Amino acid sequence: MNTTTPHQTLDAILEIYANPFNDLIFEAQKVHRLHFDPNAIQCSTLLSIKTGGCSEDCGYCSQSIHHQTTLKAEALMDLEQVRAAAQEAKANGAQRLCMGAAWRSPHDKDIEKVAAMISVVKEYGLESCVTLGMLKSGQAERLQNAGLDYYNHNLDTSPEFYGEIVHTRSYQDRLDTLEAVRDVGIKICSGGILGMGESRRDRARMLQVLAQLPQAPESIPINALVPIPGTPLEAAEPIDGFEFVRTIAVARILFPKAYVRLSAGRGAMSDELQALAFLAGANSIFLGDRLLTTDNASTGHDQVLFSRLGLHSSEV
Ligand code: SAM
Ligand code: DTB
Ligand code: SF4
Repeated sequence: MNTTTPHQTLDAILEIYANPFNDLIFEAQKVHRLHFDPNAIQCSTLLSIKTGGCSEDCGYCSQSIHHQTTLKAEALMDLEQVRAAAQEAKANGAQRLCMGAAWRSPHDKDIEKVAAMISVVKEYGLESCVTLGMLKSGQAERLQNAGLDYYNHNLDTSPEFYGEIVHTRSYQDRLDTLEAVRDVGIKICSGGILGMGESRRDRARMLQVLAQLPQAPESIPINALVPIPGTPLEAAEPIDGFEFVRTIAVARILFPKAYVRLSAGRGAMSDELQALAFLAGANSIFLGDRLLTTDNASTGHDQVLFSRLGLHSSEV
């Protein structure tokens, strides 16, 4: 399989996708083994530090004020709550705490509070990640000074399909934030959601846009939509399992050195599907009973799964 040219055309990416499944997985596994311990999985834990009441209208999200969901909004957490969560994440074996806030974009005073949270997370020897919406460059710099390791900001889908899902900001807004974050040297976590009614072409395009960034993201989350009652995507057709695994494999091949994160949606996946995703090159998960506002696969179940597959969590 001819797979690795630095700037992939869309057709080249679609060709990788279209390989026989076994060939695709074999190639992804070969690439994976060149750069990673094939049995090590990076584990991050999510914490929603500010929940709900978001002014954006992302069609998948439980936290938007535009949708009638049952979610209760909560103000920004205090430092002691973050400390307790960091302690618990560490005890459960996570290497990183990812703090998410339901903001379109934070105010400068919010950034100061999040900077203090980052310091608390670092006290526990955890890596820090935040996802706060759109950032201005001064804000990115402040987070960098606070010791932030990763900023999560997903492209979510192709530029062509984006307008079907989100109407309150543009794809270019997403790219601008990624640029502001990259410019100050924070590592980037950026990927998307599968199962929103997008086509394979959209999935390939999203990966192409990520591959065309001046520097590839260090972490690429591939989420399966968690359907939220009351959102426009509540009844979306679930992503086919093989198509999900193919997308992981293509991401692994296009981004040999990135962590490819098997992200939201694991709670609805069989152990066998997750094992296939690991075989295709996924090497990072969210560990912990909750994602941001929905349930995750349980920590206990994950421990059993790791043991059945002979997987271990990576060191920081
Ligand atoms: N408000 C910030 C933003 O949108 O960038 C940060 C939080 S937002 C909840 C982070 C990401 O979670 C989204 O970009 C999306 O990829 C993912 N996400 C949100 N709701 C989801 C769902 N129902 N299923 C799967 N992924 C979801
Ligand atoms: C990402 O790509 N997935 C995470 C994290 N980045 C912030 C969020 C998943 C959210 C799933 C739905 C929820 O729990 O609200
Ligand atoms: Fe707000 Fe983020 Fe949810 Fe969009 S995904 S509605 S920006 S919290």
